Amino acid sequence: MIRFLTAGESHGKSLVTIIDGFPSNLPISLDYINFHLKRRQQGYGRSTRMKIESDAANILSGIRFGKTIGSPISILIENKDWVNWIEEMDLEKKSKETPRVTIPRPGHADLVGSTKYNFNDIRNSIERSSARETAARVAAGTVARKFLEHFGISIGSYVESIGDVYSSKKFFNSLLANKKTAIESGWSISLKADKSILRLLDKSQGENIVKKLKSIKKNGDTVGGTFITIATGIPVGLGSFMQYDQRLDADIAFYFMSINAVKGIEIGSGFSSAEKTGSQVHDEIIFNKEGFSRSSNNAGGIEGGISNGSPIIVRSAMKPISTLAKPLNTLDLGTMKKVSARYERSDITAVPACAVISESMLAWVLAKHFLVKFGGDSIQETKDNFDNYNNKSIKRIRTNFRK
Ligand code: EPS
Repeated sequence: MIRFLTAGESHGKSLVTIIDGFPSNLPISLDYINFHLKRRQQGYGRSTRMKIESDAANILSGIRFGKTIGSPISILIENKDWVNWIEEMDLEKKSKETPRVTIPRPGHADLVGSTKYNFNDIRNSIERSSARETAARVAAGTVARKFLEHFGISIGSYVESIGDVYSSKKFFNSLLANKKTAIESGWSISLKADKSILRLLDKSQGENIVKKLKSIKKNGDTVGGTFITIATGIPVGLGSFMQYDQRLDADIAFYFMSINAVKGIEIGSGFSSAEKTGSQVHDEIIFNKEGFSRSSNNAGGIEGGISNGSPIIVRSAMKPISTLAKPLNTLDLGTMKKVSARYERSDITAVPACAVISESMLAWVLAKHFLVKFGGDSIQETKDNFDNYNNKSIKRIRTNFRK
């Protein structure tokens, strides 16, 4: 079983990830990890913090001569902004000048975190609840992505909407229709999206969104949006219905909802399937020389908690960032008087970055279920198990049921 843990405060010295359980002999390069870390930092609407940070992985263990050796992989990412926070984040003692944060922002973890952990300074909540931590997750997810690539699994994402601005082109519908032209591979979608500063597939949508973002910024406000994450090349059989916690869709929902500010997720036609009839929703089964497939993909690639071989399609909703330049009302916990929330700096939107993070979360959850199914201590052993299953599973089904 693979696992990872992250550590690090947003304005502390660095972030750290420990990634455990990947087989040996998987080729992986620093450039590859850094490429995906950089992708997370892009996007129109980010705060000046992104001009300070330039995320780069410092691999401390687990890789030798460009390949995993089966030992825990540890990766350190420096926070360049730390030098501006040395006193606030001192490990030993507080300087007299360091003011305590006493005003919680509505929608942030400030108040709940301070209540739960018995803090007298909201900074302690701010630091770890910050989405800065997602850089460490992308490092972990990128190792998982590399592993999946070895088996032809490809992951990508794009931003569907920011605020209420959608494209008229309805690309999501062509994904659900399983149109071969809509999707070459998961990564091919990211390649297109990465060309746009908002990670959109439709250029004309971009102009309307930029207009909207400018007016939102002027009003001191923030905005969320929706994004689609896709994985292709998935074998049949990841996940299980044998236990509730082995279901692939349930696990995807867990990892996606763990991303900061994600408030909603659906798989395939999700919520809209509740408004339709069974005959409109369920994907008909087809068989040809490539094996079984489905006429459409409203199931989003998962039936009964198990991958069915169609692309996995996840649609998520991110709420607006909760730090507002024109703040909402809250209380000063020091005086218990009504005040405006604190503001230092903030992203206006971070939906493009969130989509990139979701790729890492999808990579992680798929790699986890892949290794549960195929196991292996070396990548060669995993490949043998995978090939054996792929070569035999369809033949077996046909023999088992032959009349
Ligand atoms: C974040 C607040 C901002 C973002 C940060 C997430 O940071 P700061 O408090 O330093 O202005 O820039 O995101 C990142 C640093 C990052 O790397 O994505 C928050 O409150 O979640």
